[in-house]
Amino acid sequence: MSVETVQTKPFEGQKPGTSGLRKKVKVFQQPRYTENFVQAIFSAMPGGSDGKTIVVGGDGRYWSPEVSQAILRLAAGNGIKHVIMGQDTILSTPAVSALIRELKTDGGILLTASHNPGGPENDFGIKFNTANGGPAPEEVTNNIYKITTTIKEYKKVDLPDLDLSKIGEFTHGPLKVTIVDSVTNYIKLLKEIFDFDLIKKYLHETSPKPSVLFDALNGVTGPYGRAIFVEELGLPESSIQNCDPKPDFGGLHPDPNLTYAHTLVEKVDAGNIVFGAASDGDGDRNMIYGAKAFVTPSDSVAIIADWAEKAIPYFKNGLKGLARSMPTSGAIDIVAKEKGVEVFEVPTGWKFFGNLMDAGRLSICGEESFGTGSDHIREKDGVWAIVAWLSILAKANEEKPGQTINDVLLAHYKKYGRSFFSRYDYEEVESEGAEAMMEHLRKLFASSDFAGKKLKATTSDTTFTVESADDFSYTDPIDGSVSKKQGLYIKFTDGSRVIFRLSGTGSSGATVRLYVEKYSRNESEYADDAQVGLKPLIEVALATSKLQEFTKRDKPTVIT
Ligand code: VG1
Ligand code: CO
Repeated sequence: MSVETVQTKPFEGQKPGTSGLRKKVKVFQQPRYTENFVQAIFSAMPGGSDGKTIVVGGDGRYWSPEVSQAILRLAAGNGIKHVIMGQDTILSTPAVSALIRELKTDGGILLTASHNPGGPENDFGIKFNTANGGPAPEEVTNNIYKITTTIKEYKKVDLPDLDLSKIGEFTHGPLKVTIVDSVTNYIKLLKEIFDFDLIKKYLHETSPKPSVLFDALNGVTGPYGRAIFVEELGLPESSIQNCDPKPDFGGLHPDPNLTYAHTLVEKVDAGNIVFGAASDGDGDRNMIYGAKAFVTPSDSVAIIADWAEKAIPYFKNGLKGLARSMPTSGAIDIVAKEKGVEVFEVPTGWKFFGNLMDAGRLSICGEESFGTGSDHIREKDGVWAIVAWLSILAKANEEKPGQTINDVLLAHYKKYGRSFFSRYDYEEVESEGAEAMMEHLRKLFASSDFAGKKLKATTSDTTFTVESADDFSYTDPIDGSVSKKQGLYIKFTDGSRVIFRLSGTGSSGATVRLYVEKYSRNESEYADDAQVGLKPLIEVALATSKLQEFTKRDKPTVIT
């Protein structure tokens, strides 16, 4: 079978965002659109594509089978030797990262738009990960984009469709294709990291038995959830829900937060369930929710870090370092200080953690956007975070029986203080207005009298004094690469912060994200609702940015 060279022309806008290229399915369905982007990935692969081995998998969303077949044809055209795929295209994002590392492949292609809805009218996405198992660094994604702007041809072998439902090894034209079970390798890895016996003991020998509910939101983690909760931990089927992956996620918005995972939240509240958890479409995000106890992602990573050495065998020899993305609250910084380890502040997006992990300087990190993970792989890992929390509860109950998620939270605040945190998302606003707001803020920050200014809340007398304000820029401590314009922040003299960013994962229009954070050491506030405590700060952020004027929105679409 011979390699065919197909003439093509560039498409606009094939720039990978925070986490790959995400567009409406309809956009990917244009003739040559997907092929162009996949060709750009192969052309930009560090060291070339010839003779290489890659993993291909994703969250199984609508259009994945078609794109998988196209990738096989282009892989063959570009001299790839071996493709390892998940059965029926299914592999969670963390499972792809784990496979790339375990099998020492040269990288992987992930077919997912993560937590964005799926189906013919919704989103699709393609992301490239490098040989360390992590999202390609900016140098590579910039190169991919550059290639898409001048592409003239792509190379393929005209292969028939391969049956992706059969596990095994196949010869497909010039390719070797291995189709693996979606969960086996990943579950094996988790069993090496955690003490499953400790968790089992907690779940089965505590009286009354703690109730559990895991919700996969019809995304990719369904089979992983079933393997862990039902098969490994011996819980009843009623402890999992929405666990059969669907191409359109059954119409759900597979984003594990209080808004979109509301059926989980309602069931946990109504049934007083001790441990509730959910993950997103591709399995890298998580939400931890116990009866009337919501764990913010910023607190979650800090608490996992605090308990790690004693609750999780993988960390028994200590932590190498901790990290968070810039908008994530400083709760983890305080834990790092207590433990005497380094803490890093990186731009939004998991790709920035990889270098630190590869250099042996980072063990546990997280993002406020429901992303938590560790150096066991190079992606955030929803199921890992959920099992980490089960381990914490198990350990806490071993120390003192009867402890709930809420008890763990309050104990943490008592020891370290509480960082109140919230994010307001204004989705699909007009790009022009959003850009204009960012420009307005940049100008304001540049004015000589902004630092030192007192900003007053609109409905109370609370004022905040500006300590500093800037556009976040990051110099990677390992390779010295610089990433600029990563979010506008104002730090106030009392340690509070507000941050403005434009999302890099949307598929149309712009999304403005407003993040607010306030730290408290006042014990009488620890049980408060975050929205109440943060109100003055939010008012100041809205007034200073003129967000409502610029975006023509008086309310956010989502509050987390
Ligand atoms: C969002 C989050 C970011 C996360 C990214 C990918 O990006 O804010 O923290 O890393 O999604 O997550 P943005 O640019 O829209 O703010 V996922 O679960 O899509 O892989
Ligand atoms: Co995701």
